Amino acid sequence: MVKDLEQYLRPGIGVTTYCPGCGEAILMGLILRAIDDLQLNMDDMLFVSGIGCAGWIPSPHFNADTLHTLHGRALAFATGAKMANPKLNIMVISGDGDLADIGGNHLIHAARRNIDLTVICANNMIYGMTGGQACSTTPLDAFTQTTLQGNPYRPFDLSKLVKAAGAVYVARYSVTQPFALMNSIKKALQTKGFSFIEALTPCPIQFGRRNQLDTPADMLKALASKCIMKGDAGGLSSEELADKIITGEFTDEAD
Ligand SMILES: Cc1ncc(C[n+]2csc(CCOP(=O)(O)OP(=O)(O)O)c2C)c(N)n1
Ligand code: SF4
Ligand SMILES: [Mg+2]
Repeated sequence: MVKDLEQYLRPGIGVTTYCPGCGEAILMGLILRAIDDLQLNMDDMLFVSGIGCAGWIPSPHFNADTLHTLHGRALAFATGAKMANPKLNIMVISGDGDLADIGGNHLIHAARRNIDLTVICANNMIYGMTGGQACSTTPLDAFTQTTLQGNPYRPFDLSKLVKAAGAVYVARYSVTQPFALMNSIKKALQTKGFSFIEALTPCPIQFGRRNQLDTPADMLKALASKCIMKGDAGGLSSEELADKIITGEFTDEAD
């Protein structure tokens, strides 16, 4: 991490616990860069996370007030904190399993109520920390610890789900699109109301190794080749889009 960003890390934190090649560590750097670019004061912020590898992004790393809560309940705690102190700038950072599976109801209802929160969901398409079980974002046919013959279920399109529930700002970018992702984090932080960013991040350890993506580099390349910007997807047929992930901001009525 570059020297300038060290000021945002809790003193004595040392090395992170992230596996080599984990996209969540890249995401952590991008969140801090966004905060640094906007010159936000961490003393005015609260970071809330649930349980999972992604929940470790703010806590213990960030030198700020953090609430490391129960699995699936980050948004419930964040909602309470916002009600108690509406001036707090609250960012929720958690995983796809935490926010969309066990916490799925909190997610759609926080969006529906348009609570003024910035939510960053690290979507690695698996339960990473607990050994690689399938979750609601796991792609069809993907191999996981609990789908040894391939996942038989369709995944949630998280961005569509949260937009339909009422979020005012929704964007999806991959850590292989770092500038776009960082700029969308900045936008979300500046938006009043419920903002949601689906950050696609590779988990080489639990997802890659079971899906013929042997190295972190293979995973990053595979993710990068799947992502297509919204503007470039318009002219493609549904067959051409079948294996793609559309990235961009989803704020228009038509999205
Ligand atoms: C009530 C409860 N149920 C289950 C667990 C076990 N558990 C901890 S983290 C986790 C999944 C986390 O997945 P995700 O949010 O996607 O984070 P990742 O590790 O992939 O970043 C599970 C099932 C728990 N801690 N508490
Ligand atoms: S298990 Fe996956 S998500 Fe968790 S730190 Fe390792 S690579 Fe990252
Ligand atoms: Mg996950």
